[in-house]
Amino acid sequence: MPQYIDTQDADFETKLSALLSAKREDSPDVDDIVAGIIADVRARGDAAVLDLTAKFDRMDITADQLRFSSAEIDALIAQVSSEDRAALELAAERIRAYHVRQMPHDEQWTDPEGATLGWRWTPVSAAGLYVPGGLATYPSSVLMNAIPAKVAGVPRLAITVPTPDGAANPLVMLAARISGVDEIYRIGGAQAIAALAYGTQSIAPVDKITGPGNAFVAAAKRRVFGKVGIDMIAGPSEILVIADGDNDPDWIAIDLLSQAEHDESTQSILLTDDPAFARAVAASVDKFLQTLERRDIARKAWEDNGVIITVRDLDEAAVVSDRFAPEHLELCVADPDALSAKITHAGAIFLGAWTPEAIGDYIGGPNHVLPTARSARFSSGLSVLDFLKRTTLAKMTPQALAAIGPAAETLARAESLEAHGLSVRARLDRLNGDPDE
Ligand code: HSO
Ligand code: ZN
Repeated sequence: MPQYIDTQDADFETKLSALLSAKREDSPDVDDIVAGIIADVRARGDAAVLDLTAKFDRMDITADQLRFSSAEIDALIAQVSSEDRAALELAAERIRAYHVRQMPHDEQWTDPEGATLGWRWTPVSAAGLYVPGGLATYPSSVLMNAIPAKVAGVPRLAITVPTPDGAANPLVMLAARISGVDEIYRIGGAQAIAALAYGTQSIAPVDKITGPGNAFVAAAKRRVFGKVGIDMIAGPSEILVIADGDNDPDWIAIDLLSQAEHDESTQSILLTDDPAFARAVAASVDKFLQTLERRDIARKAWEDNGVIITVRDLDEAAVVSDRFAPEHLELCVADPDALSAKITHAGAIFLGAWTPEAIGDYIGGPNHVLPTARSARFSSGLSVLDFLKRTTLAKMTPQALAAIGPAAETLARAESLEAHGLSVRARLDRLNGDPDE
């Protein structure tokens, strides 16, 4: 049974707090194992990666087979149906067009003192994208990670994707090719993260690693952070739908299930101002759970983590939603724009009943790598900014230095940093024509 809550309940606040602090993920502690794997890859490079790949993926390969050849990629891509190819190409085009608009602009100006100031954006030189193997291999996620990197101008983009028993996913290969990925390696797990971070004889190191993965991959990303940049560590997916009573209950029910089917830890939440509608959605969810292919996963997620909250009105729904800071927020109401303006914390907002969250997962244009576990309070989905860094610029004229330098000298004295002060003073003295200079 999903949890039923009414904001009018006497213990509403207690129930809400319990929900907000509940930890849905119980990832096994694999840190010691991961530390050993990383140390091994750092010490032995390719040899360690090959041993671990043989052990975990049952792949007996040599160092020169770590990377997919372009002939191998071509052969896999040839297996993709023209329908799948066209859909992937449309998605890529739309994701690219969206992310091009995210490119930030360089700034430069001269202030009244004569100081020219600004900043400049440049891409990281190399990025690595982890793509999970097996069940959780989503070609759409390859697009969502690789396209922003390429739009940002990253010259070298490498993918690692495990191929247990040699099985490679043709659509992943095509997504990589369409996105402009430069290198694809058939490795996974912590060893892939270590290879990307530290490099081996056959794999050059990268500066930034993104992409989802299991507990081993997440632990490895945490460990290499600092040596390289990483994206966020994603938790289980979640969706919150705010719907008024004028919706088709089936639409809302299947939207809730579209996240529930990802895995058993996902959370689906319905907020509605109409109790009868809430019951209709719950009944519809049960109906879909009879037939859905992934019904076992979806049912477990819905029963363990599903929540239905009845609210007094939509304003209250906005306030409650902000407490959750959901990864995905659907606004299925008559005036979604007005409601959207009242929302502050959400990874992605889907406005109106004609915008199911699944559109955002694949084809809308915005990124589907989004902040989970309430981190939308302080962070954002993946974007071109994740592959860029900003360098600040400052240029003084003699007049500018004369105007603002003395204050620097004063602050240097206050911090007892004499050389700092003198480096300014040496120049000011020259300007003043000091004979000692
Ligand atoms: N909803 C998932 C992303 C995804 N959905 C990939 C389908 N494929 C996490 O935001
Ligand atoms: Zn999804």
